[in-house]
Amino acid sequence: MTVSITPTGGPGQPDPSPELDELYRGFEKELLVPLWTEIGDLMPAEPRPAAVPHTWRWDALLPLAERAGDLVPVGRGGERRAIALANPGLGGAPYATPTLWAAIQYLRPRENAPEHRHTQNAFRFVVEGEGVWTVVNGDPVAMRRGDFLLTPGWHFHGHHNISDEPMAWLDGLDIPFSHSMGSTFFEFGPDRVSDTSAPDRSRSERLWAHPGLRPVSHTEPLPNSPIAAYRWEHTDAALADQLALEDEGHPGVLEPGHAAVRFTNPSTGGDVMPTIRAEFHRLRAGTATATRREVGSSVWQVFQGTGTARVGEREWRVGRGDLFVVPSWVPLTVTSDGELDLFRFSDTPIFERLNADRVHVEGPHQ
Ligand code: GTQ
Ligand code: FE2
Repeated sequence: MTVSITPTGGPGQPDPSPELDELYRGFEKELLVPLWTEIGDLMPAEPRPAAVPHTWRWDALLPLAERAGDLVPVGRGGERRAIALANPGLGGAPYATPTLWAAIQYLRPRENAPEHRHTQNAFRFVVEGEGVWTVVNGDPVAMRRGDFLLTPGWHFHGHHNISDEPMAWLDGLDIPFSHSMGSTFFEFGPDRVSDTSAPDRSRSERLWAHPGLRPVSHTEPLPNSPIAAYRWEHTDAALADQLALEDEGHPGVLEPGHAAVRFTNPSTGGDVMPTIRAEFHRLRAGTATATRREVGSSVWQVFQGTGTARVGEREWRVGRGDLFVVPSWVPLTVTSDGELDLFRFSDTPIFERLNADRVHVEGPHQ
């Protein structure tokens, strides 16, 4: 690896001269780079993320995942039939954003993906289908449409499909963050999920997923949410209630016509995992969100309905299963046609923890 210094010739820069050239060659030889030629790029007035706004269509992802199902086995080594969204601004890396991995994972009928654990935090979100159980530290957790499921770091996990139908879902992990920080550990578990029981509710939900009730046996704050699955019926009811309260003239919605809930760790009230925030948003028909920019990046997936997502200079019509990426500090506006439901995840907890979070909300778009 070499370094190469390019004089910028801007304000505060030295005049070109043979002596300066010689100094710069001396820097390069010693692997040194001066701040003054890099400052515009390294210290911009506002974030200038490498990631760019982009969308991936469910209609394009699903047939490719199905084809991968025909051609690519699931088992030890490759571990998962997961296909990652690669942000076009990130040089071909399998990263949706500089911190977040987003992938479609696919299991054929009766398939069983081996157990492993890693320090990366992971979740699943199910846009359609059912029949897969993910077994997290020995606890079998059903995956169904609308559910949000956690696999926090260093928890063993494997997935298996007990049904005669294939199933595809969204995986979100902090793989890029962990990779760039050099903090990744990984360990194999059993080659197959051995507990193929298929309970309706996991032990984790039975202990923790009762509204406003925590077991008195567990009063310490936990780094990860102990709830393995946030069920659609609860998310849906919370959003419907926010909009009903708005109808009745009571507070609760995030902004007019826009209900939103955040998945939380019941032991702290904070985010579900240290690096990942997850939310669900519902817009009434014909609603535009305020235009928001935020430090940190996010990935959105339409759960149901259609609308328009405007991300910076880009604008797309989006519908069920479609995904789009919002890079750091790029303004986002979402507009619904009919009622529109969206799942969202972001790396915001990282920035909040570092006191580097910022949000700017502009007036409603349009
Ligand atoms: O399901 O365990 O998309 O370990 C990437 C890495 C899924 C998983 C991914 C993983 C998994
Ligand atoms: Fe994994």
